[in-house]
Amino acid sequence: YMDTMTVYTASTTAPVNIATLKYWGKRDKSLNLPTNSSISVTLSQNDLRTLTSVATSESFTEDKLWLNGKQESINSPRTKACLDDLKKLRVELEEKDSSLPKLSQWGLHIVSENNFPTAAGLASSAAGFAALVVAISKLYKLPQDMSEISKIARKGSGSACRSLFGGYVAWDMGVKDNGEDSKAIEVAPINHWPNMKAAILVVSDDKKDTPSTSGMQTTVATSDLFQWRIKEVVPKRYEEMKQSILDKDFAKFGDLTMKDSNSFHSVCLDSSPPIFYLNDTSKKIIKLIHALNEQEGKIIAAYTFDAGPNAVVYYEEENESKVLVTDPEIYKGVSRIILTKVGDGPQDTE
Ligand code: 2P0
Repeated sequence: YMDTMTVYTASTTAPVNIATLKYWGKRDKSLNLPTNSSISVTLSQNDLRTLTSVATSESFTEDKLWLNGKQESINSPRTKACLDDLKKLRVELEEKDSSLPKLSQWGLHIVSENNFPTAAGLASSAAGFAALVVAISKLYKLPQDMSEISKIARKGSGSACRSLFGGYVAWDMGVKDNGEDSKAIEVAPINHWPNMKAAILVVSDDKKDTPSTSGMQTTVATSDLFQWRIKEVVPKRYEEMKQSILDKDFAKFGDLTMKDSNSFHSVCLDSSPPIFYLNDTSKKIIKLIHALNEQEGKIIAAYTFDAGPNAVVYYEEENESKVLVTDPEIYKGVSRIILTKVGDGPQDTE
């Protein structure tokens, strides 16, 4: 019987990120260590974000998780890997300072929700794991910086590590087998290039595609072209794309972004059995964006596609009307368009 009992709480929001240099392939499946470095743009949380609140108390006997209002199992290996790492870091603090409450011994109650419907056709695992890991690191008052914490989010979902920063973000693949150096780093903050916009063209809401995790495994195991991509193409492109961001050179950035999307979908096609993510609407969007750039005499818009047919088109704000009215054909087969922009990293909530 306790006459007083404290419930400790923390909350955060975390953003969605869309890769411009794609992560595709793992060299270690349980640690989510990638076969190549990747780059992404963080999108505004005004439009897309996950909000996660966590609570712990001496009276909480087990860890519990609610996602979008539904209780879910906490026992997935990925979630467990994140919680184990966070608790371990909290134990280190408690061992150094015995006056700290022993939060590491107590159950965690985790409540997480997205402000966008799954019907937006966007994978939410990146924002979800980023928010989970940041919320608990705040609850535990961990001193580690965002890059350090990103290594924990990475174990939840590879792409999640990139949602720990706003603006323009790289995931450095690292060279170590234990993953100690495979983490997210900021390439440039939002204010460096604030007029970057993204139009998400939702072509399909359904989730019938090959899941990323198993698709990557098939590609790594069977595609010959993939070896060329990770050894010869991506290392050079990684440096060039970072430079194009530092230079705010949209033509260069856009060219590399489109080439990398096509390279990723090529290694999917080169896998056995082949993996198809683009559909006829996706291919039409690709043609129309190239036609627009041709007509402008320079690259002002750049498409990229993930593990599904939805397009994300990057452009600078001043070109918005040109991109959106390029050709009304672009709307055919598109169920909705979400206009958003480069955004901040995880945010405290009151
Ligand atoms: C990316 N994608 O860089 C790439 C491009 C999809 C295509 O990261 O297995 O959900 O959880 O590490 O992060 C999707 O893969 O995979 C992804 P796991 P994840 O955004």
